[in-house]
Amino acid sequence: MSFTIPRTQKAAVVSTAGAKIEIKTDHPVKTQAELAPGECLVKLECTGVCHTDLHAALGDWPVAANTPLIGGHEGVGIIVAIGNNTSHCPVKLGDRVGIKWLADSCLNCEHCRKGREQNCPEAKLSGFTVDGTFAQYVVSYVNHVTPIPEGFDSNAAASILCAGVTTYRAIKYSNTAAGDWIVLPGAGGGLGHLAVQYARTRGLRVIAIDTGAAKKKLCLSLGAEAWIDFKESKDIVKEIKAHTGGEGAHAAVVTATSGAGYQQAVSYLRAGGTLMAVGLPGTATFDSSIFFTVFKSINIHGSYVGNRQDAVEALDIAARGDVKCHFELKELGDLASTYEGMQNGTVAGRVVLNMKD
Ligand code: 8ID
Ligand code: ZN
Repeated sequence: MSFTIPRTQKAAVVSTAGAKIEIKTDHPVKTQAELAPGECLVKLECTGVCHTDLHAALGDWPVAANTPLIGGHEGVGIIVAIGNNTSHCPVKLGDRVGIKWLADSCLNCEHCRKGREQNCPEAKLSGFTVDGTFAQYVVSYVNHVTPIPEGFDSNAAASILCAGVTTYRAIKYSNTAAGDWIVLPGAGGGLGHLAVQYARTRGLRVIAIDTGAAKKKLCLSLGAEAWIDFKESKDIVKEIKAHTGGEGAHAAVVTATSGAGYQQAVSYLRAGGTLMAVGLPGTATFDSSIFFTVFKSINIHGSYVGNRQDAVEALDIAARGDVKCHFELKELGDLASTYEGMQNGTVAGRVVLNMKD
């Protein structure tokens, strides 16, 4: 099998943090000979747009992205070249694979050995420290690309690679069992609407928190049992306690991009409850009562994307139809307006960009 690889491609490039996105049509594509051992070239079919890409483009995090930057880390495409001298290669030319945030890790350090590959000191991050999927071709790494299950539509699979993997893992480690209550602040967004569904696959009872009619409709249609509009509610803690028979929820997975989404979590969790921190406001801190964190035996965990196994598990569940990404398909030229929509809170679910043409 061989593929014709053009010398140039269309790509969305951000020259420095905070700069406007430029759609270039003459961005170079690496040749097969230029790929290092372990690298592969993937021709993209589509890519999701995650709020992390917006943080990276704005430069509003305490860690900086490499610039000039091609963002994007929810890609699906076909492997069209593999670097010479790649040994024990788990993929082959023509395979359909996914590109996730964690592009590569050493697989040998303590963190990798313990399955926390995302904390590897040598981690390469798609669309952040290495060029990502807002281009027709992306260089990725044979050990970390994720096989896409046969028959699973690429556009539907794309956002599972970040939004899906991340929420799947956060819920997996949320110390919950079927019948437990889980609160999801940010439930109407890209991560949140998948969190509602992964929670339902585990038999959890979902209280969705977000704002606006479209997100309310989406969350309730996906199986949330209760809805709280954070802009309208006078007392979120009281409402959650009322829904949960007075005791509060067993867990919360916060995917809100603002610190406000975290503020009351310790108050609305029941004793023994678990807060999974996922949303990444760059500078916010959150206050919680030390006394009640201890007195109620509250667990607080940071949950950062997922490892290769989480990716396989999250995709498998979605490929079988138990979790569906609710997305609008757009073109690469729509990236800037998609970021605007995310900033204004008007994107319910996800935007996926078609990269085929
Ligand atoms: O590994 C990770 N931890 C990880 C992986 C991927 C993404 C973390 N993230 C981070 C992103 O960088 C971002 O900070 O998760 C956050 C959410 O990403 P997203 O789901 O892609 O963003 P979105 O689609 O804009 O959804 C965010 C939702 O939060 C709501 C908004 O209305 C929106 O629907 N929201 C906000 I802003 N404040 C809220 C509040 N106080 C709130 N919902 C409830 N309460
Ligand atoms: Zn992401």
